[in-house]
Amino acid sequence: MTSKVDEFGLFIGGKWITPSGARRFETVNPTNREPVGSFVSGTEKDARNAVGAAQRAFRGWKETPAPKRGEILLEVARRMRQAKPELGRTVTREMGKVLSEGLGDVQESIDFIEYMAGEGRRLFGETVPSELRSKFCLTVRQPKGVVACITPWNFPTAIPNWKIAAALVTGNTVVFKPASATARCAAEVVKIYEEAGVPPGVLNLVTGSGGQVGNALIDDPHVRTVSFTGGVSTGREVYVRGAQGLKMVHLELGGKNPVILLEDADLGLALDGVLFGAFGTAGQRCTATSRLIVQATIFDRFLGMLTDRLGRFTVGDPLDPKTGMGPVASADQEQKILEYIEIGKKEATLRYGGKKLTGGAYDRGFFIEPTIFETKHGTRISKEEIFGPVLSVIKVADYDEAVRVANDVEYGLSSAIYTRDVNRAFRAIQDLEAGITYINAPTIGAEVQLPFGGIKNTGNGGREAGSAAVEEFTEIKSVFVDFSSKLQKAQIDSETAA
Ligand code: UN1
Repeated sequence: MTSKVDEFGLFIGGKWITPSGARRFETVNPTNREPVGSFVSGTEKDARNAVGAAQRAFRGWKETPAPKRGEILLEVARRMRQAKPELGRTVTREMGKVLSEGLGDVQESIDFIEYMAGEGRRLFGETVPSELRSKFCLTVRQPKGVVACITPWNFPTAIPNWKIAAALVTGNTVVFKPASATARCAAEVVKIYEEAGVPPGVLNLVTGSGGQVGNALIDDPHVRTVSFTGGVSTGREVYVRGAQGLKMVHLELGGKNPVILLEDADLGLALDGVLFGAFGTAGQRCTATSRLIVQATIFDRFLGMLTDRLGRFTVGDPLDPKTGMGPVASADQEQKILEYIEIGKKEATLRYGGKKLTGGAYDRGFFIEPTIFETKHGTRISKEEIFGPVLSVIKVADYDEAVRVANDVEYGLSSAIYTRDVNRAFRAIQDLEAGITYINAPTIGAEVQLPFGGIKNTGNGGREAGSAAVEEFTEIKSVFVDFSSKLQKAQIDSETAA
């Protein structure tokens, strides 16, 4: 069978190119294994070429007034809004999340690009009083230079745009290395930036493996900042590698996000939230609800409600609006999740699902049942990130035990509590060790105008999106303007001047 699959090149210096002798790979629709696009397996040399192009474009872009850079981003957002129906479908075809979520992925991109476009008219610095007369002190923000954005497949448009739009409005130039599994989404996003008038070399795309392209970008001395979202083991490698070059390495890694459910909660509300949090995007969000920590007094009742509702939950074609959950993203994902389900069957009690779905259309794709385990805290499935539709439900006596269990994992990204007790809710905001806490809402659904990220092994202290996006991609310069026309000495003159 000769495939008629659409072919994409690398985007370097404003041109789509296919280097001579380039090898190619295809991305695959996880619903039916049909190819979605064909891409260049970039090499170390391609990565270096892209960094060169980004470096050459840097001065011109840095000197473009920030409001003008913002205007170009606004045009990107406008075009992305037009492309949303098609791009949302591409997300669903290439990654497998249901269409409403595919469209949501694109909407999150649009929201963030618009937010960052406005940042072009802010990029605030500070003014600070001087200890000396006739002297101004202030700070200005400057771009870092060439930044590398290395992104995962689970939010194939939103996460790249969180990084790219923030890096561009602040005056950096970018080399973008997307997850191979969702290279088509990446290429379609880059095309929109190109068509909106982002100058050549300002945004470059190099598809290919992390071992070749990713490492070459991290090692390149001209790359000053690496922004990476992905798994914790790769994140650790990226951090160590970047440390050699003393780079800023921004990491957004895993989660094992708890929902705490107390006996005074609105159980109907919690039911909707837990289902969406645990099985939305087939559990393949860093923010997915992977632990449900329930007070003993309502444990059996709520578990009954949960399994009852799952009985009416459909898994299938993600383009069909009636489908609750699509396939998992790839054969590798399927295998890893099924392995965890086997581990769970040995160490915990299976309460729902637990199988690969087979027969008919299921056989063409990677479908797994939504799965629930009742488990004690401390099992592997209750502590390790599975990144799939597997929920661990844990019984606790009271609020204090719930918080102890919630916090006793290596991650700290998102967290949630359902309660009607306002004091408890505020206490939880204080007690939960996580970068994000939801009250009476599930662990997913962060909005772009707030910082996003986590503590412990979820990252290395940074945040992206919201006001933090500007921090991620700028250097602060402190400026002293002395208009006294004489040599004034800080620390020395100020003491004697009194
Ligand atoms: C992720 O899974 O890495 O809060 C990002 C959410 C989305 C972003 C998730 N807005 O679930």
